Amino acid sequence: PPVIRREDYRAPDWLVPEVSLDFRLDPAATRVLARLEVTRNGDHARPLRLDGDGLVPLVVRIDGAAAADTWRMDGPALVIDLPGAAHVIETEVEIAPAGNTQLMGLYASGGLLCTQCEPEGVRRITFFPDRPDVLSRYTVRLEAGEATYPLLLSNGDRTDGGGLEDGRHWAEWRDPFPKPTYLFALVAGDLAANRDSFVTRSGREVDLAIWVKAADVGKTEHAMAALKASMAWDEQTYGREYDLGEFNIVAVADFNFGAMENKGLNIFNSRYILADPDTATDGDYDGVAGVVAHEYFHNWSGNRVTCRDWFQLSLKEGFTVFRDQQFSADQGSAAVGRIENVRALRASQFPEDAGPLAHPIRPEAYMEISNFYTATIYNKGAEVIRMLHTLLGAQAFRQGSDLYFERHDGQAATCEQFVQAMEDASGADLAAFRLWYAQAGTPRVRAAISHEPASGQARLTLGQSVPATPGQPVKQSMPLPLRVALFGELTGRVLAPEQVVVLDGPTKEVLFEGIGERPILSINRDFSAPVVVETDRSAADLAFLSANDDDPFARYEAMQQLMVDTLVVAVATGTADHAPVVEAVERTLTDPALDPAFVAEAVLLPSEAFVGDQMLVVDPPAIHAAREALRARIGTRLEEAWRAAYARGQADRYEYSPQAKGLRRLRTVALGYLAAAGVADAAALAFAQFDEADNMTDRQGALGVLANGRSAEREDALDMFYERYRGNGLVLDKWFTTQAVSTRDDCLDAVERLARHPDFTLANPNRLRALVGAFASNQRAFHDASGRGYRFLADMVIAVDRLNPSTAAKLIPPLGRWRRFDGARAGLMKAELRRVLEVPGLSKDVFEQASKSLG
Ligand code: HT7
Ligand code: ZN
Repeated sequence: PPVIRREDYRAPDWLVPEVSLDFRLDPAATRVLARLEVTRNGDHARPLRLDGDGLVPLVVRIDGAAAADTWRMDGPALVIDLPGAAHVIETEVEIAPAGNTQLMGLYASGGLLCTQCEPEGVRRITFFPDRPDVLSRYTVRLEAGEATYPLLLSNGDRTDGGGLEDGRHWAEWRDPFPKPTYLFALVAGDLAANRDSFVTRSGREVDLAIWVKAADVGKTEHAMAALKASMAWDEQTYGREYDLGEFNIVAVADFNFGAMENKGLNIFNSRYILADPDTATDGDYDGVAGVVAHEYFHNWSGNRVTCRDWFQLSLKEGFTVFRDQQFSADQGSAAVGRIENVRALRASQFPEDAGPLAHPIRPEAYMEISNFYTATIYNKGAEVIRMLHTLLGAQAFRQGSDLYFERHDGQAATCEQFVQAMEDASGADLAAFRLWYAQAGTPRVRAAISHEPASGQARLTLGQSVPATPGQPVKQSMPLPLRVALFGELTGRVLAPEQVVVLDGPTKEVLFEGIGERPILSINRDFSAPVVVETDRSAADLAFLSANDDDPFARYEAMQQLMVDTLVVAVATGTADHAPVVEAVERTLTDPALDPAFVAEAVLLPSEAFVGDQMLVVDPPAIHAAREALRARIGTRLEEAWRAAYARGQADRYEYSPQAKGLRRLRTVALGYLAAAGVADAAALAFAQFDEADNMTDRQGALGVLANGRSAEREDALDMFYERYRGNGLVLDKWFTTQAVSTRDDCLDAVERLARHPDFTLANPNRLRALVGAFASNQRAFHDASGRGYRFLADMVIAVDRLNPSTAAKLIPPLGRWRRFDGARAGLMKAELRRVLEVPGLSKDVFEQASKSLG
């Protein structure tokens, strides 16, 4: 497949300021009539090129006349020679949404017809210059059978509609804001709404509606509350107001991603809309609020100011993730939110940045853009924006974002223009900062502190290196804003309050005066830079920080480091001193001043995968054994404290509040440790929690603990859960995931069996992620020495690729980590990648990921 390069960007030859689309909707055969007003962009003689994908032109008219000799097909594209500066082009095509298994373009899902057009779905619907720098005003007419499709939605505001003969009806929608193709959307179906309204700060009333199946309307309250909170927050925090009279959200069951920010008509994966206590965990509730906010914030960071080309994807995604993280921090516990952000970054982005698919947040080349909706673009992109916020300060950052929105409103912009606006508004020199957009790889920082008691001087020595990544063997030093503070070992006092040290070269020294006792270094507080920090801090120093640091993230981090160091020693030598970890956990667990939600995060051991990421050669069974041994030790030694935490978390009845959420989380963490300790009543406690739960957080938490064990209660609970929720796809996903992430040694057998379960389907991306995606994250089971886990994943990739290439391609990265494993495992992984690459008719999505992964 051809490679598309950022350096080859050229402005579009033709613009389309106005477009009218007319849909005669039918699942088997939908007619799409398009009327494009096109204008020549600049002085050139090149033809108009309209992208298409699998389309056959039934009609092509130029300025009202059929002109067969002036157009031709060039592969899938329609090419038209045009003499003048402006013309009207009309085309007609027929498409079959019911047969669209890629879920890209117009497709059918659970009786609905809906669209997904980002990144290049419009070309599967109609002939159009399908690129984000062609912005058009849309008028859309939808026509369909009224009984099956009483609801007809598109972008903007509804302008007209009515009944037709033969039981059909129509609606017309007008979106006054010019937008690129990827933001176009329509929905037709039989849905019910949760309706509400929002009055903007300038006094305009916006009609809000969340459309779901009638039986699910009661599960939309949380999403609606989050939407209204997001609208108010964006006004207050960024001065951004909503701009249409309507805002519609639709939930669909089959969706390739989390949600889509189509202008005025967001379409969501139902898992990010539907929530009630019986079916959604506290984590699901947070996911709903976060994704609703994210899509809403795109109305400015993405829609009003969009991307010039797909290389600029992080312009909208990194910035919008940063905005949704700020929002979530303001709504709940900022400390726990930050820990969760970092945990997600380390679980998915760090491995990506260290592997064959590493790319800068502004990539240079791609074969298939769908492969670049990555943790790097999203999560590292957000960290880069966060660093700007840290370097400039909140006020200058806000001035920069105001300038960016003002300057580029209605335009397709670049990452460079974003940085330029920040620079112009703040007066800061961001020349070196631009490296963050160009260089891949996670920087490593070495930090050491020395102290001279006689002079009262402490010297912090910093050094950085940025590892080589594919295509980038040599890197320049990057500016790294590191929040640093010093604590006194003896007094526990703050010896040097927090300051931001910018490590902007290969090395730096920072001198602290008046340091009267041995200082303990607290560094990268609040995770101020997305880097790996290496220090020679002792177990005692880490234990001190885990108990005394005044930055919650640094406190969590010290505990994690202590745990990781212990596990790494245990894997390397077969034994380790567990005592410092046990003592640190005890201190945190029994500190009455701490928020239970924070405690629950802090006392959790790092995942097996994260421990593996710290080692040169990952040894999955040894890591598993070392981690289980430490878990058992923490459980046994602190049994009383776990029982107390467990009892404290037992509520009379369900309540949705930050305090109640924290206690629930800690309760299940405590249950897990009691089970790890092997206490006699662990299974009984877990089963009682499972059976008596009045909410999904407690129920799923207990099921997860049981699923890791061998009790009789385990099978009962799994069967009961299945029977209770078999009609609810989203909850059934949890049943699959719980078994796929089990720590039992027969997990792989179970996963293979579950793949043959009647409720398993390759057609639904949620179900696929629930079983196959979750299994691939289970380090020990996936890396079974037999290679069966690899074969299972490759079989899934091959099967899914025939239906849904972009979803298939997302399953590849775990196989690409072969360089980190022993020769036998690496050989088996590579063999599976080769087997995938030999499949005839492979999609370019899977080809790109598999060939790069093989290296
Ligand atoms: N901007 C949206 C991206 C998206 C997407 C990308 C590829 C394939 C399917 C997709 N559905 C949505 C999501 C977002 O970041 O808000
Ligand atoms: Zn987004």
